[in-house]
Amino acid sequence: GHKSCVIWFTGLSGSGKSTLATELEAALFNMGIRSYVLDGDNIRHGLNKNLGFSSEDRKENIRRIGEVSKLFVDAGLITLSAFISPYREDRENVRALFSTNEFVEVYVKCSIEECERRDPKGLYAKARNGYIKEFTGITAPYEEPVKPEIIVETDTQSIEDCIQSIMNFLKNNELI
Ligand code: GGZ
Repeated sequence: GHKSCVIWFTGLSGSGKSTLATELEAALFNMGIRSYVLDGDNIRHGLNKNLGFSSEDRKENIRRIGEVSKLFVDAGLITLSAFISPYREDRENVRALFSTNEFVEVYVKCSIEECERRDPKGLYAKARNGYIKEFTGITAPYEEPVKPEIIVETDTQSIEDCIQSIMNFLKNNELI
């Protein structure tokens, strides 16, 4: 069995949030545990397609995702939410929707240099050239978590190591 909770991945674009969430979903599935990944691909094209990347829109984006995550947790799922969520206050507002053990913040730490080197979608290049305004880490802020439950460092740890440390946390806290 498992306890439903939200695992909230925060970090820069290209840090590996969605990759880790998807890998974790597969690892949980192999243990017979149902989970669901929320990320930009299934939220920003649907529910939040009227939102852009101003600080106000990001705030509203995260607020809605927090509420949706809460519904999924109420429905009994381990919910894996992977969003830059650059503002500490917005993340803390989401945390406040949950009881103490139900919100697990994972800081997906990766240097801006490494994210920019990866640049899987060419967005950093566009941000540098001025084609994308307010790009996180270049022309918009990213506020690091102060006391996240877990920190994984994707520029020095393998994906497997990152998944293992999240799994260990979930086991130690009797979530799985
Ligand atoms: C940051 C942007 C921007 C700007 C488009 N700033 O790496 P990706 O492409 O696939 O993921 C990023 C995604 C960020 O959406 P989030 O909903 O996670 O952001 S937030 O939590 O801040 O609301 C990136 C792409 O959208 N993208 N423009 N200006 N990322």
